[in-house]
Amino acid sequence: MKNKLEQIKSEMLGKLKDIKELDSLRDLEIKYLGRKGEIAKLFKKIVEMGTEEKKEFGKFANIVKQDLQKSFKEVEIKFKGGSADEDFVDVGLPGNKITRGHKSPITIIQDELEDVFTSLGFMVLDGPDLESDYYNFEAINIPKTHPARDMQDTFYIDKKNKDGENDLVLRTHTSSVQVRAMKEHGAPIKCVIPGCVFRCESTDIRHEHTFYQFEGLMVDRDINFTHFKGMLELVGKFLYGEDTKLRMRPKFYPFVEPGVNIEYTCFICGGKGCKLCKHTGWLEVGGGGIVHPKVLEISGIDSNEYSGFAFGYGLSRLVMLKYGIDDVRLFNSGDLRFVEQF
Ligand code: FA5
Repeated sequence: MKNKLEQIKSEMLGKLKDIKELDSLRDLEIKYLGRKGEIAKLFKKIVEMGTEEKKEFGKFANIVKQDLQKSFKEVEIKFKGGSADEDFVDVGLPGNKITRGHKSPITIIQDELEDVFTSLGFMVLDGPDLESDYYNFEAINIPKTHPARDMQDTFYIDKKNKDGENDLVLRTHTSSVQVRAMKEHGAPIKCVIPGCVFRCESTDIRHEHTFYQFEGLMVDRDINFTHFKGMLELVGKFLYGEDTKLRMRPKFYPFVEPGVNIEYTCFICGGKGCKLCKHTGWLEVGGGGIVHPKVLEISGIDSNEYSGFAFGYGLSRLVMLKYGIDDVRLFNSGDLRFVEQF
């Protein structure tokens, strides 16, 4: 029986060498390794053997069968243009398509604004999201008991300082980086600070608890309100078109004097009045003003020598207006039907 098996093996290996196409390989496989093939026929005879012989032959026959199956597999892989090596990667096969991500609408507009400002010589700066009460409020002229704190509902972190006060907050605005920037870089300085801010808001279509701002700060000799106005006009035209007009109305911010509300003509109706601008013709996008002398002094800058302007756009708001997005909460919704539109 063993001899017969050896004979079948060498016969089959001989024929395997001459195989020229996949179909003949299949036929050969059926003839020798198939359910009714030569080897199966031999296996059937096992029942006629004694226990010991059965055991020995079974072991031998299985090894031969596995060897033959392996030889077949190798030839088959070669026919299919591959290699018997298990690690082989066929680079010619079509790949699995990997879906590429893309920028969020907020990042798109942030990048565009950064390009505009860097082309004007501004630095792009960053600051911590978890900020000290000092930089978020006190350093920019909002002392502890000042009612101006109520303008921004704040997330205080439950961690006490040595005086028993909670002195860490989730920054409520990017103005928290103003004093940090001036302390580090001194004057003159030109910088923009995009970033995420947090407020304990009751949310609605225009108010989110987590949203983005885009701060700007310029301090130099002889900087005045006209420079500030010119800068805001430039951004408005860049974002919403050449015909965009700027309107500033007085608004109180403790860290600027005078302070203003920044508004642009509605880019949908061109100022005539429509649903988007609530028939006013104007869209409110941020706040700003001339940097308060106290903020310059606390940053180590002589307010008699230097002056400057600062502004803080609601970046999320700018993006909403740019794309006609009607609910600020969509940005954080994680809804792919929304983000995939950009
Ligand atoms: C500020 O945050 C000031 N730091 C801006 C500033 C900077 C003034 C520099 C002076 C100098 P205000 O709270 O108004 O200001 O917010 C600025 C803009 O952020 C708003 O005009 C609005 O566009 C946007 N904004 C405010 N609250 C929300 C909110 N909850 N959700 C979405 N956008 C908001």
